[in-house]
Amino acid sequence: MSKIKFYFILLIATVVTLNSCHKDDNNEDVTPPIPYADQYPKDIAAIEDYLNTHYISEVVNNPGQPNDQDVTISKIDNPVTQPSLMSYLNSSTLPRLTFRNVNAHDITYKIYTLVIREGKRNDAVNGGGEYPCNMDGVYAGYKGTLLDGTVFDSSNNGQSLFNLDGTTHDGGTGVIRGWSEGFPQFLTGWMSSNTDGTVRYNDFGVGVMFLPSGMGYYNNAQGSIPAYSPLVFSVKLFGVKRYDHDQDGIPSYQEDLNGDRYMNTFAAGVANPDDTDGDGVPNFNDFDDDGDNYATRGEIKDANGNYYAFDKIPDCSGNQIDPNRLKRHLDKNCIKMNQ
Ligand SMILES: [Ca+2]
Ligand SMILES: [Ca+2]
Ligand SMILES: [Ca+2]
Ligand SMILES: [Ca+2]
Repeated sequence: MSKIKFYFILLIATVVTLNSCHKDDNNEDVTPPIPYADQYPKDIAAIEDYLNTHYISEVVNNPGQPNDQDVTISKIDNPVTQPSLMSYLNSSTLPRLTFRNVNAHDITYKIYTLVIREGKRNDAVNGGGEYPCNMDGVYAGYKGTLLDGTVFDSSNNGQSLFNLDGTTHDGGTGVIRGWSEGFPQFLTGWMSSNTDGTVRYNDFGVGVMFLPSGMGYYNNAQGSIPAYSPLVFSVKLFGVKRYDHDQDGIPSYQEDLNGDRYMNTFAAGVANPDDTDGDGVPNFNDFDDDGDNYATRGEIKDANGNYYAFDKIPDCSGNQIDPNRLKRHLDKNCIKMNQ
């Protein structure tokens, strides 16, 4: 069992235990978690200090082998020859450090991601070169460390599937929120076979995610991870598994209307760019995207009952070509089922 899976199970077990303590009223002291707004400033200060004082000391180049593109980060002892991770901020070349602002827990997290290698497509047959969205599954290698360099987990097993939607299903394991925020910054590579028949991963995306504890395990200590630990994950993105969460015939990643590879459910009253009918349920989870009381899956089939290819779904007038057309399953004024 991968340790990530183990941690996830442990997290559930911990929550159940805490709840039962409250119910039992057995005078046990339960320390309430530190408010996110109090912990986050400490985490981001520690992460930015880490970015300023550490550098990439090694990237293994060993194509076809499990350790290919293993990344080691070390403390700077010679600033002349060891450029800090922070020195790559918004670089026009790789490595490139960027950050995104993520609203969660009533605060805004700054999540830094370092792209060392982007990942790329081989050809139409072998695929590759795809970004996951934050609701897809990923096949990935990883190494997790604390800011002090302690390695708490690693795997180069490309057969393990991790669900960025945070839940366990379809053979994939739910992961921490930080992974959902970080992985959409990377492209997949493509697969072939080594001469001994083992799977060979080529040109996959490689980089590092720097996660405040609220994007990781927060107050739930895990093995060698103390409570409230910011986490550093170096990652390799081998492959993507697409899901169709609302089973409307359109894969979730194609229900990301603004194309930023992130879809979330927002607080009531907050405008959501990925929610056509504004009912609070984003399209990837809404079986009737435009709220016309006709299920999406019926609106995207032709007269023979076959699904249109996604890029061929017509608008209300039947136009299948205009790139700016409003596809009919997103047009509440268009009632056209199976025609
Ligand atoms: Ca769907
Ligand atoms: Ca989006
Ligand atoms: Ca909706
Ligand atoms: Ca509809």
